[in-house]
Amino acid sequence: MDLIKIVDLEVFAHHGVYEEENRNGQFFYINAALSVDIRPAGLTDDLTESVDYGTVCHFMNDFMREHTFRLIESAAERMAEAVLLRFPLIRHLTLEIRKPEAPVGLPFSSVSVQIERGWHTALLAAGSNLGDKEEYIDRAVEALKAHPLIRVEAVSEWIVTRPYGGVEQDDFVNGALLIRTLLRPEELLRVMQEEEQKAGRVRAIHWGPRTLDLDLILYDDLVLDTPNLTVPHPDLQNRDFVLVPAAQIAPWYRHPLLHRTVAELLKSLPEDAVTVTGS
Ligand code: A4P
Ligand code: MG
Repeated sequence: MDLIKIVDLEVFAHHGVYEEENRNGQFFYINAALSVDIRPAGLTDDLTESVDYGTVCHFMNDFMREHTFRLIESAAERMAEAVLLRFPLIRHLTLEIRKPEAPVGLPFSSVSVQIERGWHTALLAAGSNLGDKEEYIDRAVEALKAHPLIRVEAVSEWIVTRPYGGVEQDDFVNGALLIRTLLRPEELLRVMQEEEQKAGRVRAIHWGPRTLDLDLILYDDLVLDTPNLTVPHPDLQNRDFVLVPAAQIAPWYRHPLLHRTVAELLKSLPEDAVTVTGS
C-alpha cells in the first residue's frame, strides 16, 4: 500500500496524568503513516485525488491542542479515529505520539505509543420472523447507518424464506448488509446485539422465532474463534437465506477458509438447501 508520511510534527499540548502537565503543557511529536492510494493523484497531478498532508497536519495539531487526555494512549486512539473519519481516502494509518518531556524522573530520551487503525469490511446478515418483520430489519439498518463508526455501503433486497434448521415456525424475512467499520469484531457484535435487544429479542429457543437476528458473517479475511464469536459464520455455506442476499451486494467476497466467493458458494448449494420463496 502507498503511504504519505508525516515525521515529527511538533505540537504544544496539555496531555498527562499529573495536574502540572495539564496546566503547563509540553511538546509532543507526531509521526503518521497514512495508507492512501497515491496512483490517481500520481497520474493526474491533482491534489483533490489525494490527501492534503498540510490539512492533516493542521487537523492533528488542532486535535491535540483542543483536547486534554491523561494518557497518550487515549490521545492516539481518539486522534486516529478522528483522522480516519475526517479523511475518507485514508484507509489505514500508523500513528505514533512521542512525549520526550514526560516527567519520568530519570534521564531518558523519549517515550511514545504507536498504534495502527483502519477501516474494516464486514458482511452482516439480518433475519426476522416475528411481528412486523420488515420494520424490525429496516430499523436495524437505520441504526447501523446512524452509528458514527459504521458506514453502510450496500443493502440487499429483503427476501422471504422458509424456516431452516428444523424448528416449526413462521417464515422469515432475510437480508444482508455490506459495511465498513472502525469497530473491532467483538465491538461490532455488541452493537448488533444491542439492536437485537432494542427490537425486544428474547432468546428462548435455539434457532427459534425472533424479532431480529443480526449475524456477523465475514469480517475482512479474518478467521476468529472465541467463546462469543465465530467468524466466518460457521454455517454460511449451507444457508441460501444468507447467500442469496449476500450475492446481490458482495458476490466477490471470498471465504477465507473455503477460499470460494459468496457467488461460488451460492452456486454450489445443493438443490434441497433452498428456502427462498420470494422477495
Ligand atoms: N455468535 C458466535 N458467532 C457469531 C456470529 N458470527 N454472529 C454467538 C453473531 N453471533 C455469533 O446467537 C448465539 C450466540 O452466538 C450469540 O450470543 C453470539 O455471541 P443467538 O443469536 O443468541 O442465538 P440463536 O439465534 O439461537 O443462534 P444463532 O446461531 O444465531 O442462530 P442463527 O444461526 O442465526 O439461526 N431460517 C431462515 N429461513 N432464516 C433465518 O434467518 N435463522 C435461524 C437462526 C434459524 N433458521 C432460519 C433463520
Ligand atoms: Mg444470531
